[in-house]
Amino acid sequence: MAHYDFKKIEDTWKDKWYSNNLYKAEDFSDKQKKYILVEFPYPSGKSMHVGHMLRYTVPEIYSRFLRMRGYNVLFPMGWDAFGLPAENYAIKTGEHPAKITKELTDYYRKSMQDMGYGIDWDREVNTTDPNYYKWTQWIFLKFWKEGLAEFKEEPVWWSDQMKTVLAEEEVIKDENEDPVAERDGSPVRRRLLKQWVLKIPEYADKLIQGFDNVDFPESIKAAQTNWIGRSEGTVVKFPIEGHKDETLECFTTRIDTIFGVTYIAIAPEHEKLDKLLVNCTNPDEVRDYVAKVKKKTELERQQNKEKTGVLIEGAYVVNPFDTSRQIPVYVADYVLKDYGTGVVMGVPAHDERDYEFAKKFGIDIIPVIAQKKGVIPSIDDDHECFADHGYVVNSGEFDGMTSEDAIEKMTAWLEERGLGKGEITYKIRDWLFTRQRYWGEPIPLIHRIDGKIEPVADPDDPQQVKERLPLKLPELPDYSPSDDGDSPLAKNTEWLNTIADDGTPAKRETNTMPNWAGSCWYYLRYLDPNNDNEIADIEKMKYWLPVDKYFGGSEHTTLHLLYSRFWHKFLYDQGVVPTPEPYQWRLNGGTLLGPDGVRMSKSRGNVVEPQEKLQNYGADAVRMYIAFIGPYEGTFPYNENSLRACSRVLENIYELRTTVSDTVEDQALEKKLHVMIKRVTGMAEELKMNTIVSDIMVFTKDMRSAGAVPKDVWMNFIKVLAPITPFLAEELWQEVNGWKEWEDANSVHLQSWPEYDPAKVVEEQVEVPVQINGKMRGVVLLDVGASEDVVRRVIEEDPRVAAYLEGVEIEKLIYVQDKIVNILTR
Ligand code: ANZ
Repeated sequence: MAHYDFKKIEDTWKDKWYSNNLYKAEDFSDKQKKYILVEFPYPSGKSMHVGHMLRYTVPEIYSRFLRMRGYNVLFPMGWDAFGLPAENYAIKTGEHPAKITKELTDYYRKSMQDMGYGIDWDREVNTTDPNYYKWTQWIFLKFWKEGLAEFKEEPVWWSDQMKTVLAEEEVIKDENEDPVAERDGSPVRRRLLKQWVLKIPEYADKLIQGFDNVDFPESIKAAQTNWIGRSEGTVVKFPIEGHKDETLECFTTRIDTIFGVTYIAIAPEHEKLDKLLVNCTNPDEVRDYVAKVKKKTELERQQNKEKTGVLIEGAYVVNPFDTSRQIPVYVADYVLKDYGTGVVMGVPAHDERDYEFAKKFGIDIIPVIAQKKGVIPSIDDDHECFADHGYVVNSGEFDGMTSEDAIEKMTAWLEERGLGKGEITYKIRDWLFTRQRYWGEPIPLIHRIDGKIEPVADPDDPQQVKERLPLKLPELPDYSPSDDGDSPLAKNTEWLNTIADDGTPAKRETNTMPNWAGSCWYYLRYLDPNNDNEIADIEKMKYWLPVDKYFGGSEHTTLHLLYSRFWHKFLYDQGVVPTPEPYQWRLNGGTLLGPDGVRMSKSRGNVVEPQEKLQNYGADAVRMYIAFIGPYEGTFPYNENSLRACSRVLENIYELRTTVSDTVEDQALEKKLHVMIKRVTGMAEELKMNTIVSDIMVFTKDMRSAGAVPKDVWMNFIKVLAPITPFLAEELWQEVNGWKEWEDANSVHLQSWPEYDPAKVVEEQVEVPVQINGKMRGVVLLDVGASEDVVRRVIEEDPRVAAYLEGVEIEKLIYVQDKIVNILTR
């Protein structure tokens, strides 16, 4: 008998599916649309790595399921191909990064086809294709025209290793809590450079409000909301003594604590510092302190375990609510220059950081918020500060009010007198948008000799857009970056020097965009990848948007996912896209660990090579294994045994085809089939691919015990199999139908999903949990009222549970009928 030759099966069907693009998505079809999207890869080697397979396989199975359910499914793919790895390789080898990129994308496309992914290849996009980045540049010009792209001199993060600046979002802390680049772990430092920024803070409110209408996990909403860091508070002016009409402005979220202010602290970089030093008796000490702080990074300052600062002797401000008291002023590095107003009103009785600071500098602590109405708290060494809302005390006419009330009344009080106002502030900073590297989109602006900046094309003039964009990357003698912050593009002087619209000489902007730019809008380009006149046809966008399901990685929550929502919202305001949000639903995928349960890494030698697994077991087994591992968002160790088990199941299924019969009937088996179809349909809708695989395994066993399989049962089973193991399903489908010639329409993947017969699925089976030595180890599906013998058999055959019983002896098995199985082992 012919054995299961997965290689031959795969080669046969791959060709047929992809030569005619079987998985085409149809614009404007009458069928209901489903746009299923996975974050496109950065191609970096000869094949997708295992992480990609883990992230792509479940969404791909889901898209197949939806297609068979009768939806018009779009499951596209493309390449996020600008960035450092290709460029570094180019520097090393002297080859053009475009050539390397082409090779890598070819490898990736092939490895996705090897996995049998049902992708609409007519819609492939590549962010490094000039016809693609033409529109990335166009969007940038729209930002610029609207005043949302600005050229600013700022202290920025600089990586000496990569010789480029990085955005706040690209800097993380290493194990020593030092700031490092998220990309390669190299140290970063602050440096003053003139850079392009995109003003994402202007979209802060819209980005938060947008969450009301999308289905994102709460954790993702919370992470983005925290990153945006919206704070409602009050800005209050403290008059500076001896300086007529001069004030220090503080941003506070707790104006209700103002009667407890015993000092003011200002950021070392604050522009009013010089004024405060005029009448001060220790200016040198203050200047020394400031110089020392400037050497620290912002992160170091925030983490500062021990508060540091210096008193500006002789400088005082006045509390607007209680002018009888003089308030001393300190310079302190826990006050950040860029948050709020860069000045903090110190309330040691009710703020942790202020409390620490006051303790260190011997500053008064005056409680003004009581936990219980009227009970004035005492604060001493044993009583730490009370930071919650409560009832106001020691605060004149405001005594007895709740914090909330006092915040409202005190803010109004200040507003009436012109001494303050309610204000909203954000933690999110402008997005630093330039990199000093070669392999990125050129920024399409020129610097004129008179200092003015001019766009390469007016984005609202179709003629100019057509004639002048894309601004292509120039050829260079070499691609290496420089240490001085100059971009390599400056090396091509012919490209660099240009002429402004009025005929005067000008120089091109030589910075390039960050590798996040192209991915901000790629999901739009899939809808109309060859459009020469606009980013995508509006009618196509109306049909397909928003993306129905977006799968990706948690590492992108405050990077790509936030950036692309920002671009989309901007494009929406510009009337370019028809929906306020790009993605309706989002799920972050988990991670596959090495067989040792530790994150895969080359240095540890625990990396699983997908190509090797495909060679040994075939794509279907690998797909089934990935689906079987567990829920999409989970993190699991790689387990070869489990992959092997999947491969055996496929061999068994393949063998079953010889037992298929036109003539037999088997009502019991048919019943089981319908129950299985019902369960699997529900599970697929909920993306529970792992339990689908269990059901397929159980039903395979049922068919084997039946001896002969009725043909219609077999045909329905093949359809259920199709999304998970598309190659084997196609082989079996073509064979059972006796087709010799290939026709697209006959493919099992274009068939309808089987319907179950409600009459055949009345509850005859129950899910019974299995405990082993007191721990839940799995759930088995049993016939209602099954005997203990049957229970034993089912447990032995269940791959999950059986794994726990390997090599041990069952001492006792207690079966509470239809409820639970308890096993004790020796
Ligand atoms: C007085 C006060 C009393 C405060 C109190 C808090 C509690 P969020 O909620 O994160 O926005 N703050 C303001 N500007 C700052 C800066 N540039 N650097 C460091 N801290 C700054 O935090 C707002 C609070 O952070 C503000 O409210 C201010 O301290 C501090 F019982 O003002 B508060």
